[in-house]
Amino acid sequence: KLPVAREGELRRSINVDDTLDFTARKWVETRTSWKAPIIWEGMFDPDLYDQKHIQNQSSVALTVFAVGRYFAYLKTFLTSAERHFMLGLKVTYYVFTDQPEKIPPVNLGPLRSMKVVLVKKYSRWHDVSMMRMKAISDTIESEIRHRCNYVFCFHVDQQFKGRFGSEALGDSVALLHAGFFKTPKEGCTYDRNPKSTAFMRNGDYYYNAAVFGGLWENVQNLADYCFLDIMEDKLNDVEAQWHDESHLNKYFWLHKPSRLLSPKYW
Ligand code: 2GW
Repeated sequence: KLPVAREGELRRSINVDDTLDFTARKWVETRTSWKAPIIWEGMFDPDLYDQKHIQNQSSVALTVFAVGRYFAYLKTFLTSAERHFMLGLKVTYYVFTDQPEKIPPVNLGPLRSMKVVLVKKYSRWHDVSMMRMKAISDTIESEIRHRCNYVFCFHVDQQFKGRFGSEALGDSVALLHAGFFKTPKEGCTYDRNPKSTAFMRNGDYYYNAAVFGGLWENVQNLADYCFLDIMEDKLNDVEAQWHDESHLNKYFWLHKPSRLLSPKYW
């Protein structure tokens, strides 16, 4: 039994009903007002995307944090990523952990490798999310930018249950939060505290911090932005309501993502 009750399912969300399914031929939004595509299952040919990215030799870094008790999720996460994440492309897992000696053996396919980055354990979420953004940016600078074009950042307490492939690659990629997809903007949990740097009244969509990605330079920009804002809030003794997710939503409001993943990707 895993130590925390809630676990995400990438590509088989139990929170999203079938009226949101593109394949069910019900109405869904497939393009934002700034003309970014919203990717739904069934609206693309996976082979065409794969061929293009294989030809371009696209390479992807996946970052995941497994610190303290969250370490227990790591094996399931990695094993499922090997089955479903960016198959056919060069993938490097960057596992950030305080327990490098306990990394479970996972059979990695060809073109796939893993790097372990040692991080400190913080008990408060605020410090965890701040450290996470800083560590992502630092590792992009020291390692990722020299090896990979794209970076995808995931929470560890999820498992892949279906294809999460090259159709998800884009310059700047955000995941629509399954819990707020049908919620009017006023009901979304943007940070409404004017004292926080994450303050915003209403955004375009409400994005989920469990998955974000893009070209390394854009992900580094996002991570730096969130880190600096979280730090500024900390100096002012303010905490955004949903921590890094609030800052991520502010970032994507100011810097529109070029590609959105439907809630079905969670
Ligand atoms: C530490 C303190 C409180 C909660 C989590 C952690 C923690 C997170 C940890 O001890 N070790 C760790 O590796 N993590 C990593 O951060 C891990 O990858 C995990 O999946 C990820 C996010 O934590 P998690 O799964 O508890 O996030 P959520 O989605 O349940 O909620 C958090 O994140 C939201 C936005 O991303 C909100 O900020 C919310 O307030 C958070 O609790």
